[in-house]
Amino acid sequence: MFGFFKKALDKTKEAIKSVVGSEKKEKIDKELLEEALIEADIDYELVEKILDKLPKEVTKEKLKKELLKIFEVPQNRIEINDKPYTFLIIGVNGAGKTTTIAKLAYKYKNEGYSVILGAGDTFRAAAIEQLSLWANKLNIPIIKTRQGHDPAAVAFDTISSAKAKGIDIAIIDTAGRLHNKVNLQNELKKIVNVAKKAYEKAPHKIILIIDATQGQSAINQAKVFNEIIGVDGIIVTKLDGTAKGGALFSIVNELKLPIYFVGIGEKPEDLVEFDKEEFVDGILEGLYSE
Ligand SMILES: Nc1nc2c(ncn2[C@@H]2O[C@H](COP(=O)(O)OP(=O)(O)OP(=O)(O)O)[C@@H](O)[C@H]2O)c(=O)[nH]1
Ligand SMILES: [Mg+2]
Repeated sequence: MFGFFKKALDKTKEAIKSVVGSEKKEKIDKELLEEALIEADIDYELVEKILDKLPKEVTKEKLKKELLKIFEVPQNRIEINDKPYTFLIIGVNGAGKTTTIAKLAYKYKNEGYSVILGAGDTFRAAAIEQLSLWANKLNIPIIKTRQGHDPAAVAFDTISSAKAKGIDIAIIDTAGRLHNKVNLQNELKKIVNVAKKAYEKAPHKIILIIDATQGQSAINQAKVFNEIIGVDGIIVTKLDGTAKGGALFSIVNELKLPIYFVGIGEKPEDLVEFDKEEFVDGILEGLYSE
């Protein structure tokens, strides 16, 4: 896995270098640094907050300290410490929920865990079909109903089935319609409540999927999800091929939630554990070229 994460930042580093140049440097002038950080898609206010504490000429060490501070949020890793360990995957349409579920299933299966999927996006027939295709490909069981049926029942059946069959991990998909906040809230709350009827500790992790390419609007939507249901952590998708790596700073700064993984492509193996040191080092490499 090592190095994959840094590679996901290639475009962001290019964007940074287009501002600061690609020669090696000891210090960067604050104004130039401001421009580069904004170019990497860190939002303006946060850039100001970072630079506020720094001198006119900024060394790599000083900047690193400030950048790492942003990621000082509690509990950064997922530990599979219960059975069935249950994930509820939420997020807006197209954020990458279903694809990320396939990636998580692939990862945990490779680590020797048994996995079951729950097709809880019953809103679209295509969504159930999409997750079924992944289940087939990855050769793992899936619980599904017909389109329009109750997603909470799917969650219940998935967790019950995991319990009955001694499956280690259950991952449940959801629909991401946000046009009606009250409906979404009712639906998600019901899913959580009914999941608890199948197993009182479920869901162990409610994970919000955020599309890195969506910028501030994705952060605002994430806040809504966090308000209505309470989120444990984040997976940021589509970090491949985007120069918006800096968005991760803004996401964590505004939501104060851990980033568990980052999606760097459409294939099941395109999921890497988020490592704040590696991430910050990648950004610094773009800036100081060393
Ligand atoms: N490049 C890239 N594409 C991704 C990534 N994650 C997901 N996608 C693509 O984004 C699109 C939407 O992904 P889905 O997994 O269907 O998103 P969703 O949140 O389940 O969408 P809905 O079911 O419509 O709510 C698909 O074309 C995915 O292949 C990623 O990390 N990188
Ligand atoms: Mg989906």
